[in-house]
Amino acid sequence: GQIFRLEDYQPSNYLIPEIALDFRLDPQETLVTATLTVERIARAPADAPLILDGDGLTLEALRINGEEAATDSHDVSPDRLTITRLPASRQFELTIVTRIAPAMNTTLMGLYVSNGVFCTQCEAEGFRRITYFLDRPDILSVYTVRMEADRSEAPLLLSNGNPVEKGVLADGRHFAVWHDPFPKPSYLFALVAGDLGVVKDRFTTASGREVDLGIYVEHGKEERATYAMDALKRSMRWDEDRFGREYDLDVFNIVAVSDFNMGAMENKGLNVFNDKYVLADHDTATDADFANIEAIIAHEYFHNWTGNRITCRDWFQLCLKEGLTVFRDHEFSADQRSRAVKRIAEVRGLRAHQFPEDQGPLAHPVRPRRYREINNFYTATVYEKGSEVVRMLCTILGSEAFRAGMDLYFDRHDGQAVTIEDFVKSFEDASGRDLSQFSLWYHQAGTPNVALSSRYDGNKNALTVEIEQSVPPTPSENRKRLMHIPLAFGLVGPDGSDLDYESVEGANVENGVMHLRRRRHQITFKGVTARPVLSINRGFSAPVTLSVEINANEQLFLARHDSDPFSRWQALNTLLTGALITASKSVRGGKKPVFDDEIISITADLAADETLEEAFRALTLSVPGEADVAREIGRDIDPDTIHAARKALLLAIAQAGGETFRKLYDGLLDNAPFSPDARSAGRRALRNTLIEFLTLDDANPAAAYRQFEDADNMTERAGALTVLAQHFHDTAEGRAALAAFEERYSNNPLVLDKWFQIQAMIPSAETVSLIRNLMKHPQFLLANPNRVRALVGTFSMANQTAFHSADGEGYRLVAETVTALDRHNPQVAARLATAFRSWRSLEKGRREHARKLLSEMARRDDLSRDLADILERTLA
Ligand code: HT7
Ligand code: ZN
Repeated sequence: GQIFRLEDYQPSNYLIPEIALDFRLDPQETLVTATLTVERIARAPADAPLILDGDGLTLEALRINGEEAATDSHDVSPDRLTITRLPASRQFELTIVTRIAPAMNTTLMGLYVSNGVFCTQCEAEGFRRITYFLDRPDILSVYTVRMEADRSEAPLLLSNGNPVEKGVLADGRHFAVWHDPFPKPSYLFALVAGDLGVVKDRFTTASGREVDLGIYVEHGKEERATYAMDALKRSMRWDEDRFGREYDLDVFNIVAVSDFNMGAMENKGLNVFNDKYVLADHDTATDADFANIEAIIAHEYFHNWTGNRITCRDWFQLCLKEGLTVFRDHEFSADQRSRAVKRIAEVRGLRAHQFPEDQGPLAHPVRPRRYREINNFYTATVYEKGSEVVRMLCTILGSEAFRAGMDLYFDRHDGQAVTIEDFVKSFEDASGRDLSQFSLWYHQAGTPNVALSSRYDGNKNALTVEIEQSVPPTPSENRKRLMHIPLAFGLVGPDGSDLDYESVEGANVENGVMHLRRRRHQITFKGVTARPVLSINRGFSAPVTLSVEINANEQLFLARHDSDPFSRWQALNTLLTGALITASKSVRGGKKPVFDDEIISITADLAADETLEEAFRALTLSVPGEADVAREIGRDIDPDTIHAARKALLLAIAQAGGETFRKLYDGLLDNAPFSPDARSAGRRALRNTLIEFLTLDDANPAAAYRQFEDADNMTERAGALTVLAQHFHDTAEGRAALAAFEERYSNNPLVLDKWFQIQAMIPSAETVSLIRNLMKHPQFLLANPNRVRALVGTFSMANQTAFHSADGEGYRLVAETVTALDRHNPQVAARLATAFRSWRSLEKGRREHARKLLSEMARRDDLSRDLADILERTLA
């Protein structure tokens, strides 16, 4: 397949300043008439052909300046329209009529039908499935969209921008016209037509613009959209307060659909959402769902400035909008909730998703230089590491200079399609700093490692820190350059407070941050009056791995006393991970795992420490997951031994917690009416963490079953069901709870997804056949991405023992699903296939099973470009 390279970027010879689209909507046969104002750029040769992108299109008619185009003036295929004979004038009009079949579109890209609603998804290259176009993000056009549809099937007709006209037509049909005054790339085009309910509200911007807000959902589900509406208004205000960014149209609409390839889409003035990230109430959504809705509503809204007003020159620049917008949504959630808890959750997510990507065959820079299929680059590296890079920029410059850089970026590039270099230049110009070494974070793949040791000389009151950075090789990048790594730190004194120092040598150190720029630094702090414990990478200031020479007592000390909550959590997490690695080695050697009493007791103590917020205590009690431990082990992994070690650790903590945990659990019961706020969610999180320990300590499912029955909210109900499924799935209580849950929620697809998901995580030898049975369940649909992700996605990513079952049957199940799905929805199939990305780090038997199945899949001659690309890179 063709490889696209960054260095091949060429500006287009033609621009399309305006486009008028006319849709005759019909599920089987929709007629699209696109009228384009085309402009040849001054320096292009007069005979330059106009090459328009298509994807599976049928051309019905082509007119140039209103005249039927001669057959020898152009060449057409489903994937391309090349016009070679064009008017001599630099500007002309092109009319293109295409015929498409939305109801047959299973890829969910372009125009498709979800639950009877017409909707579009055009990012990255879906617009070319609607009409022939210069489908690239640096072509900015003003859109006018006219839609015509059956009035009873689609009373609602929405598109980007502001509504300008609507009317009734003959034969029960009607029409609406929308106009978006802001020039935009084709990937931000959207239309929605159907019969939906709505929640309406209003927002007045800082400068007094009145904005009509609408969230459209299936009839009867309006109540469940009120939290999303609240999150939207809070996002709009926050972007004004924090970044000085106001909304710019008269309307802002959000539509929830149930078939969607990703989370949501930021189309100008008309965001389209996976309904999972809109609909919530206490009976059907967990606190995690509420938090996700808040974050994703904010994320898509924030794209209005970072993505829409200023967009990407080409798809290599995807992180320009995504990394930056993730950083913005992280900051928003941190301001709405607990900053420390939010940061820990972000880092856990980064380590679970981005680190394995960066350390495996699919590693790529935050700003990649080549791709075969852009859909495969909507990755944790582009999004989450991209956000970490922006966070480091903020750490390095300080928040004032960072804001000045953002202001300059908005001023300078509003209305443009730009690159990462343009973005970084705004910060260089605003701050007067040279960011060339820092920019390597965008260009170099791989997770840097920082090795560090320290010694204290009590006679000289001096602490000397030896540091060395290295970046491991990644695919097609063997030699790495030295990075600028900003490491926040503290010197924790004997009483737990940070010690001061008089001077420092060996590196630039400012505002509690060491700036590493060389391979090795020897940093000496002078005037340190007591022996400190070094707390390093506070707040996870840099996305690196650490190899620190620090003993267990010092680590325990940090877990008890570090003033930075992230580092406290990190210290405990490091201890627990170490204990799990040792324990899994014991299990593998046929020995019983044993745990250090101190580690067990500190975990129990922190959970009970009422000076700490409940959500933080819940996090300290969340023992590292099996995949986290596997990643740390890194090679020759046997998931069964990790599972056994982790289960033994849970039991040890449960026994140590005993009565204390029981009292704590009872004391957290709230009689107040449900509220999704962070404090209440924290209490529920702690209860949910504790219930697992209580049932393990009892060796009895009764307590979890009671919580399942008594719960008045989904967080506690699903939490209890998870514990029952994880540890007691073959007991009467486990079976009864699963059956009751299914019956209660059989009419609610989003909740039924949880039922599939919880079963997909059961660590049992029977789980593969359970999943095969669940795939025959009348409500399992390969066509619905949420359902596939809930069952097979969860199985592959969150069930270490069953997915990696030693006989290879877990791999076979996923491989078969990927192959079947690829025919309908290549994008979702390719993403599911990334579950195999760490196959080389497994022990020999499993590695061989995985290699065989991957090779078998890769040999098929009917693979989509999406899946072929993932398989080829995974096997390389
Ligand atoms: N910008 C959006 C990306 C997206 C997407 C990409 C490919 C295929 C389908 C898609 N749906 C949404 C989402 C975002 O980052 O905001
Ligand atoms: Zn985004």
